[in-house]
Amino acid sequence: MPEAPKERTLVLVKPDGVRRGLVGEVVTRLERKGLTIVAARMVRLTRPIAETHYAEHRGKPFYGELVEYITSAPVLALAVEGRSAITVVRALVGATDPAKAAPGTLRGDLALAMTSNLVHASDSPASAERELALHFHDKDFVRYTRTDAEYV
Ligand code: FUP
Repeated sequence: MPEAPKERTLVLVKPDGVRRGLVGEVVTRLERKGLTIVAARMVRLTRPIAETHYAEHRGKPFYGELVEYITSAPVLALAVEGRSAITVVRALVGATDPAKAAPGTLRGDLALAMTSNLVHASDSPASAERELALHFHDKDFVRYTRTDAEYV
């Protein structure tokens, strides 16, 4: 069977992950899966960027709290690349509500509250393209080959 194509996706370690010292844990799980980090930036999101990032949720009851929270402290923005990276990262992250997320997933193992659910990951190729362009410039992306590339 042919290999699934390489994809790129956006991951944000959210303010709770940064303030709880869980950045390393999130990065470790992505790396151990065999994914390649091709851009990284520690940044406090501005309100306009946060509102654009969560534009699909504008008007929902939790939108205000969501924007307040995501701008409350820095996030680590990561561009992550690998075979089927968008689906694979979503599976590693787990269900939106950490109380329902499966054990073994990042949210299932490390979070409990709905708003502060540790990580964001793009949910489709269209979202990934939009979100990567929102958080990174073309020049931010690097190229290299993992030494274990033949296995992952
Ligand atoms: P996800 O793609 O898993 O991050 O989930 P969504 O895009 O549906 O939601 C984005 C964020 O809004 C979630 F991470 C948490 C928050 N949220 C709520 O606070 N309440 C809800 O009912 C749904 C989402």
